[in-house]
Amino acid sequence: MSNVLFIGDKNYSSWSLRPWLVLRWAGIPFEERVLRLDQPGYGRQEIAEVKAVAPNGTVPALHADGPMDRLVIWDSLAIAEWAAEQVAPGVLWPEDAALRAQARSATCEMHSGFAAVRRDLSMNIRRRMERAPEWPEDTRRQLARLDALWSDLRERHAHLGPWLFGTRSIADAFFAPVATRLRTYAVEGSGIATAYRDTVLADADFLAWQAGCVDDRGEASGHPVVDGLYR
Ligand SMILES: N[C@@H](CCC(=O)N[C@@H](CS)C(=O)NCC(=O)O)C(=O)O
Repeated sequence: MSNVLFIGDKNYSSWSLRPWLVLRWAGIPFEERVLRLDQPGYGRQEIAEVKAVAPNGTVPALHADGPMDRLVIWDSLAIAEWAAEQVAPGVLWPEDAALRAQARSATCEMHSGFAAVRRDLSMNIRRRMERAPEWPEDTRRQLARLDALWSDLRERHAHLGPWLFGTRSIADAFFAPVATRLRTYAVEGSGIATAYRDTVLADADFLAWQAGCVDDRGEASGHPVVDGLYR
């Protein structure tokens, strides 16, 4: 038996991307199983196939190897925390306690916030818009908050490395879907935030996920707008 991570479509499932990256970054072996979400029950957490593996009816869900039985973990942050406990301190959260508390704050802000960004900039990794649309006021405010947060963390931790807290952490995995959204919707950010976005988008494990963003015909360039990477 091995760890099995149940995920949604790699092009669209922003929640799934986060723990997938965390497990890869931790070097924890797992088998991935993609479940189709375009099925009856979607949006109501009633997809039968998903409910069969996750009690709350959402992906991601991890079925982890346990000494006695399978351990089911049905939330992206819970999976990330479980992963952090499987590896040495410092691998997935900063080793320094103050940095770790801040990394958790940033991660939780993403996990429970940015609702307007999620609403208006849904993840679609293959898609490229040429120009950003006019955003509603709440979306503009949240995009500004995101830029300020990334810029502040990058300025303070630049001496430790190129990630939000210097070395790669769970916080970076939680912001990875946003990095793709900023690229998809041609959002112009500050220089420092854009450089961080590009660090995430150039990560080898992120690129491995992106390579799986194929459409129903198995083609990677599914979008008609401008797709520099896949065309
Ligand atoms: N809080 C959950 C949210 C997961 C979530 O909303 N997943 C979406 C797909 S990206 C889902 O499974 N939706 C199924 C539905 O709403 O029926 C987590 O962080 O894991």
